[in-house]
Order: sequence, then C-alpha cells, then structure tokens
Amino acid sequence: MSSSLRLSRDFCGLVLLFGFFAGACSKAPAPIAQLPDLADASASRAGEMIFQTRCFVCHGRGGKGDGPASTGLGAAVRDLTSPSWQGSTSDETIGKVIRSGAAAVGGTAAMAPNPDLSDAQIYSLTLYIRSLSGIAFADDLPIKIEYAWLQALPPVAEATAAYMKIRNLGEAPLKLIGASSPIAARFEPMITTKQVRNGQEIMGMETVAELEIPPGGTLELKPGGNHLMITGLTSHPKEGERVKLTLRFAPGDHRLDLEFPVLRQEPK
Ligand code: HEC
Ligand SMILES: [Cu+2]
Repeated sequence: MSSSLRLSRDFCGLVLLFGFFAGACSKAPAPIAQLPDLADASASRAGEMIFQTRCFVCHGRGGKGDGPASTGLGAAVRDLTSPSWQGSTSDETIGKVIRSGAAAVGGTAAMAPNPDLSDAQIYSLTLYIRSLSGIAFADDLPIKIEYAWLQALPPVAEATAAYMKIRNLGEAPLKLIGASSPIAARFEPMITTKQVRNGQEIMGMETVAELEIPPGGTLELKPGGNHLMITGLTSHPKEGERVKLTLRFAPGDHRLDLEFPVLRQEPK
C-alpha cells in the first residue's frame, strides 16, 4: 500500500470523524429526471428544432445561456445544462415557463411567453431541455451525468468529495477511473466499507482503481456511499462556488469536463 493511499485514507477517517459527510446520508435519493425513452426520441428532436430556431438566441446552441442576444437583457439567461437547476425544477415548471414566461414562476420578464406553441410542442421542448443536462458524449462516450455537486467544507478540512449520478447510455461497461482539477492534487474513486470491531460497527473508505457503470445502468456517488475523494487541496471551494473537474473514464482515457456546484448538502 502506498503512503499516499494511507494518507488519503487517514483524511477520510478525519472527515468521517468530524461528520462532514454525515448530514445527508440518511436522506432518500432525489428522483432522476426522466430520460426520454425511444418513443420520445422523435419528440425530443422536434423540441430541438424549435429550440434551435427561437430559444438559442438567448440560451445558446448548447443551452448554456450564452446566445448572441444573451447580453443586454438586464437579466442572466438561465444555464439550462446546470445539474443543480435541472435537479431543482419540475417538467411542469419548465412547461409553464415556456408557455407563460419566467415571470409566471417568479422570474424576470426577459424570458417572454410563447403563447403560440401547442402542448405537444411544449412537451417536445421540455424533453429536449431535459436532455441538455450534463449530457456529454466525449468522443463516442455515451454518458449522462446528473446531480453533480461538490461538498463544501470548512477551511481547516483536508479533504472533500464529489458526488453525482452517472448513467451509461451505451452497450458496453464504462469505468470512472479518476479526475483532475487545479483545486487539488488527488482524485480517487472510493467505496465505503463497514467493519465490526469489538462489537462496534466502524465505517471506513477504500480507494479503488475504478468504479464501474454497467451498460444501461447508473453509478451513484453519494454521501455515505461511493464517492470521488478529493485530497491534497490547493484551494478550499466555498459554498456557492462552481468548480470545474475533468472526469476520466475507461476504457481508453476519455476526459469529460464538468462544472460542479459547491453545496453544503445533497441537492434535493
Ligand atoms: C429574449 C431571450 C430569451 C429567449 C428568446 C428565451 N429565453 Fe428562456 N430565459 C431567458 C432568461 C433571461 C431566463 C432567466 C429568467 C429568470 O431566471 O428570471 C430564462 C429562463 C428560462 C428557463 C428557466 C426558468 C426557471 O425555472 O428558472 C427555461 C426553461 C427557459 N428559459 C426556456 C426557454 C425556451 C424553451 C425558449 C424558446 C421557446 C426560451 N427560453 C427563449 C431568456 C430567453
Ligand atoms: Cu474517501
């Protein structure tokens, strides 16, 4: 066992001891936003066509809120790819915003109503918007990532972790093998272990070379379970910040850049 491995495991113990991860452990997992099934694929394509004709000017081709008309509106255009926004809104709300404008849900008038769109068109747009969430095809890597977030931590802490749900949309197994980012030196996939010592249950963590995402399946990284351990911090991400991580997947060495919101608790 290498010393860095032992070191990071000690950090885990420390983190566990202070209970930074404990708070959100017992919460029921948030529901995964519905993926369009095959029957919905053509509806989603119809939504894409509408989006790329009337929504992209503000929301951008990729939905990031960076379209040509996004500046000078007096309001920030919503980044529709944001996992935390996707995780916090419902299809119903999205439909309402499209039909009646953002003002109808307490937002600004800059996002105007679209009263001429039919229910079917709004449904198609909603499906398309759902598909924007962190869907990333790195080369030919069919992966969808949802509910990505990074644990906020006090400045004295030595380690933190990144959590997310990774869905494998392909037909071959994929593996999360690590990550990189300027915020820290080490990013290690870890599993949580349970040991009974002197009649006491002791929770621990162990570094693994990879975490598998089975074809059609989901790998869930969450507090108290599998996670991406971050040690050797060079900066301390604060609540409300966003941190870019480059996730690494095998086979091959596929890299995927993703922004993680820094949160204190698991988003619901
Ligand atoms: C004129 C620029 C503009 C256009 C065109 C536009 N939007 Fe928006 N959109 C915005 C702005 C600005 C916001 C942020 C509103 C807020 O948060 O108050 C927004 C927010 C949204 C939201 C998120 C609302 C929420 O719950 O926070 C959705 C969904 C959305 N737009 C969908 C669409 C769709 C679909 C279209 C095309 C039919 C579209 N928008 C066209 C500017 C635009
Ligand atoms: Cu760990």
